Amino acid sequence: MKRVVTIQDISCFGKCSITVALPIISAMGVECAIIPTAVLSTHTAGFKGYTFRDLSEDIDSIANHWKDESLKFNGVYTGYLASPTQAKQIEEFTESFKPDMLFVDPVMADNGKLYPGFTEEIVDAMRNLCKKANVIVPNITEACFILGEEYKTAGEYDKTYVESILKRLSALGPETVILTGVMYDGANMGAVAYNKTTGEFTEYYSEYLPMQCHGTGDIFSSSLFGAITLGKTMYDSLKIAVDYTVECMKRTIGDKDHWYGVKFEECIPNLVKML
Ligand code: PXL
Repeated sequence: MKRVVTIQDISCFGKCSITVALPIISAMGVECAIIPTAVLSTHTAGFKGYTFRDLSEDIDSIANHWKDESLKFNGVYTGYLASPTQAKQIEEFTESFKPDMLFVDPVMADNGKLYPGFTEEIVDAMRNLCKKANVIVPNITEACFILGEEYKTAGEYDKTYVESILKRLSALGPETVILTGVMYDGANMGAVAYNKTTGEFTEYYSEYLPMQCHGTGDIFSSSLFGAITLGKTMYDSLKIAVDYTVECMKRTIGDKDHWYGVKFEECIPNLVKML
């Protein structure tokens, strides 16, 4: 059985980060340990007055204890960080534990904007962390922040631009770059991967659903990370992650009470069938 650790926040209510990564990765048959970067009462997208406790100090103590226990991990998957300095702590963690794969979702921005509370410092930290990763999974906004260029929305870019983003990000270090939320035609959205060793591009699209739904990035990354960890091909991994995310969104469309996240739980049986 593969064993991984995911390092991201616990948003106690709101269905994102660890509260989706853990059930999804476990359902895929992969043992998932966690290191929380912060504890928030809710996520920061749409709730007001949320609590926020930075757990930076605990990261090193957890890592030290695990080292004493000689624990080993096949993969490390990182997401939302409480502060830029945590990127350095994660680098140290991976240097110490030497997993087969460091999978970095540089969670910091969407729709052309940084998430609340984040500044250029988090961009520099995420860029540095991406340099050490084997696989990175930015959306187009995050890719533009990392590359230091202006954000382009769907309709303003073409395939040449997407391929140039992927190649320039891979030149920073990661073997595989997977760009999410790619749409050329206004009807289909998906993800495009580039492997710099083989020079191969892999893409997979599904229908575009005109809804902004929080937490879908984490659902996509968790299922993608699970599939890659299980040894699926890049095409199959993208297909599993895109199809699962779209199914979760379809289940949620029209339910106004569920604006804060998607009903990923009801779709877990289908995710398991896709493996
Ligand atoms: O889903 C990304 C995410 C994770 N964690 C927290 C967030 C967000 C996005 O807003 O606020 C706390």
